Amino acid sequence: MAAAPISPVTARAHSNIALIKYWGKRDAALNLPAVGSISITLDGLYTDTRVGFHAGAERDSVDIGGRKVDAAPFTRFLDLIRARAGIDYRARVESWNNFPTGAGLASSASGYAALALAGSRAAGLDMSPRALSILARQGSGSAARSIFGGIVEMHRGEADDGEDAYAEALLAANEWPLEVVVAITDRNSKAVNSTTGMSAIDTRSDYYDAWVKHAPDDLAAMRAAIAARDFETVGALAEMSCLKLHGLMLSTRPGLIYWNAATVAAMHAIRELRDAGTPVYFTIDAGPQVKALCAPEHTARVAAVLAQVPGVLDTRISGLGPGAHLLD
Ligand code: 2P0
Repeated sequence: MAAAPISPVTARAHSNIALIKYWGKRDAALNLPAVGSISITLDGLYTDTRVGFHAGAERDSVDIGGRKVDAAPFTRFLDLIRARAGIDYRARVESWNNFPTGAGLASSASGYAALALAGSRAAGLDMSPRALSILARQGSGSAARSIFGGIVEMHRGEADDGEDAYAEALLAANEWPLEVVVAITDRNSKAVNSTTGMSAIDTRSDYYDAWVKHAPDDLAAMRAAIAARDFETVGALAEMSCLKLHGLMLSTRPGLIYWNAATVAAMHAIRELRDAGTPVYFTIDAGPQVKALCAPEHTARVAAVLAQVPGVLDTRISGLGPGAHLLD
């Protein structure tokens, strides 16, 4: 047995929303993405996770929002940290989201990013942001992005061992003030999680090869629009990537339909706002919530319009947020 256990450590990581979407894996075991992605880290949605390693505990225990959950998937991830640190103590993990879990608000992104940082520190490791991103990716692909704040690019990588499949920041949160209005249309967990949905699409959508082939062009166009602070091009590319993703999901057999009636109504409301002169664009992930992207001066109006859409239960506003950090 190597190092003695140290005190529990608490970390906060923020959720993120992809503007150019990730979907599909080039290696399931290492969780290597088939495509790169570009995301924004959100200030308003986060996970706090406390991890302690304890001598004498027989198994890992994990609570999310005060409720005990099956620790098995987390044990696999904690094993990566234990192997690196040379310890075999079991962990006590307690995690809280300040938003609904498993409903298309990227709780796996903030959750695994917070677990990577708190767990590695609690095990006595001091990992670089890049190494944390590679670690977090093995919990959830989108979690690799939540290690960083602002606007973030995740690299697909080419190496078989995944050492070049990590995220890095393109812009810090304060370099371009953007806001997101999240329209919540369903508070329940989604029926098909992303990992399961993606494994279906690899083999079954006729569109999958085209999705992978064109991803580098979409990423390059988005990178250029971000560098130019060209909001309308960023928004148009984000909406296009969202609809392309959902076309891919819909074309699996059986098709994955993540939208409900309010999701579709909110998409139309956003396009009507845009036609009437408000620069606002939507994006939607593997769930029914709609995220509207706009400049801060338009946020109040966008939120007011979305709140009136039939079936929208609530709205949340967020600016761009920081990368994963320690709270202790
Ligand atoms: C994204 N999504 O880029 C895309 C768009 C959902 C739709 O990344 O299997 O939970 O754990 O790597 O990270 C959600 O997928 O999937 C996701 P795994 P993850 O945000």
